[in-house]
Amino acid sequence: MTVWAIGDLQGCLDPTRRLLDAIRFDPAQDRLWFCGDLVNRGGESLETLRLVHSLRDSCVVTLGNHDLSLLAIAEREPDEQRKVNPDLQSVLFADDRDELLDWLRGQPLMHVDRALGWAMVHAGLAPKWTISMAERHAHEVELRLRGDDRRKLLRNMYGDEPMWSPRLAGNERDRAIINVFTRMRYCSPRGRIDFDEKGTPGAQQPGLYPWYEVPGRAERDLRIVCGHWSALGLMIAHGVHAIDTGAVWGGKLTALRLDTDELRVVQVRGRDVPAAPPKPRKSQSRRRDQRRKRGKASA
Ligand SMILES: [Mn+2]
Repeated sequence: MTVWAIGDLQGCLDPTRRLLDAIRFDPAQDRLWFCGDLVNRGGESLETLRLVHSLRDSCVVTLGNHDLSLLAIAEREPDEQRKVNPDLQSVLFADDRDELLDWLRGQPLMHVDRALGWAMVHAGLAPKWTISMAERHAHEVELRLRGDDRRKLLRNMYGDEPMWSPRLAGNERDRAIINVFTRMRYCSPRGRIDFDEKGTPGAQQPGLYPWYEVPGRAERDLRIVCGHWSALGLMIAHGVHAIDTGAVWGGKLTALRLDTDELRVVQVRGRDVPAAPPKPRKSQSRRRDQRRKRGKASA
């Protein structure tokens, strides 16, 4: 059996199809690990979500920040749902929306396959989290996402605070766990995420580290595959394989083979757009204040 991990699709249907062709994906034989952010920005989120849903018996998915946003918006009043961008609206007002969203809501924040030797998350892990601890924390949120109080969870999900601490409880605990799994890039050695830093390592503020390079981080006994950080490109270090190569920004869509020790990467052209990722703006503190006021999840 061949197992491929695939980077952030973000509603890019044609690149997804091209990549499945390029790896000669056979649903009867092969398995796919999608690292999350299936939807938003690419323009064909509904079709992309339908495609992955149609492959559900042959794939695993970990939820990304854009997937969770879609689920949160889907719980709001229809008038509110009409205010979001057309790409997400295409899913929200589709005839098969309930089937697609019920399935999406059942996907995990972390997928672990000890026999294969790999774990997958969308964005990252907190510095002190071993694989087993991370699995436990993912499971806490997954149970609530599938349960009766999912509306409360999704309503209270947005916000940058508090940073993760094992002493947290309730909504704050869920929010901190979700932020680690779906929004982490840089953090302090104690695990405070900087939500504004999105660039290439080397140019970040002093005292911040890519989550996989934090001094004193926990030992992790599995290799990790993740997405979310398009500026990083294909990055392999410290047992972490980051595979969001910016398909939605006109970069590439990446597949990484997991069932062989030899490194095998297949890439196809991303979406046809001239646009580059938005450049980080200058004033960090001003942006931080704005983000606090908005309290929004961002890419
Ligand atoms: Mn993301």
